[in-house]
Amino acid sequence: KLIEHALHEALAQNQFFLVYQPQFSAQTGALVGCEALIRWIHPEEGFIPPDEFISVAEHVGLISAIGEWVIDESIRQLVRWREMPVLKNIRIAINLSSVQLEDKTLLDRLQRKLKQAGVAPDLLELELTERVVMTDAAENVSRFQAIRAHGFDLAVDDFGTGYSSLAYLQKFPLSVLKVDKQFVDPIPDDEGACAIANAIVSLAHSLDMKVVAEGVETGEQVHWLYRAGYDLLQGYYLGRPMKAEDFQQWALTDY
Ligand code: G
Ligand code: G
Ligand code: MN
Ligand code: NA
Repeated sequence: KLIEHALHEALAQNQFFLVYQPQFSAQTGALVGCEALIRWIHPEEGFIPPDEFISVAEHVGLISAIGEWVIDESIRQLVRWREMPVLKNIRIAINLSSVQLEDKTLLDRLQRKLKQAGVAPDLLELELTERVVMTDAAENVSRFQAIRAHGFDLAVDDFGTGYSSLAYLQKFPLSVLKVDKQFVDPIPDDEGACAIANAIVSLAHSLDMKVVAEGVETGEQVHWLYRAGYDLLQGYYLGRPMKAEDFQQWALTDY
């Protein structure tokens, strides 16, 4: 109840903000995109992690409003970055909750907002967790077709964490598999993890999907993933999630 009230206030008083974690082409090293991650700093309680408040927001019916704020803010950011040569073509991936996926008006709204902003839909990627993808799997096939028909890329987050049926991967029109950090962590020392990471790339590529390694924390991992044929890399070693201004500064200087 308390946190529900606090979430209402957070929306009304602009306490949320987005941080952006860079994604690089594993093969060329180019900065190609970023993942938008929501942050909440409560005036008294301080930082509250999304893992704590997103599920509450889902339960109390506030995730749609918060998710809509994330969409709006990401589109505003794409518009701002379009004016900056280094970030002109950068893509933003946003995390969608299952509640948003079930909302039949989502796609038309997204399309209308992007059109109004003059932003191409292929600059926005939608991420769903593997758990959400596999729940209502039969129903999701047509939902995903609609998402792709609108021109959005669709990524499966946390891939490999336990719920995928490989049969469904073939039925789903997915664009990207994001390999969970738990498979990336033991690379390159653990032979088993490397075998799985290799198998996922060939599976993804043979189904015409791109594959992202998440949670990349060492240079050795970067090298191994490059050689294994990964498409995209994301992780603290390459870049932390940053506020928009810091991201811009970083893109202009450090990167
Ligand atoms: O940002 P962090 O690394 O702490 O993310 C924790 C979890 O919160 C991740 O699983 C991420 O997908 C989720 N998350 C972050 N931002 C959003 C968001 O805007 N919407 C939803 N639904 N989940 C988010
Ligand atoms: O579940 P999802 O993939 O959406 O969330 C990604 C989460 O992982 C975010 O909370 C982000 O801050 C975190 N993250 C991103 N890169 C790294 C990394 O290299 N190491 C660790 N420990 N966490 C990471
Ligand atoms: Mn994600
Ligand atoms: Na993930």
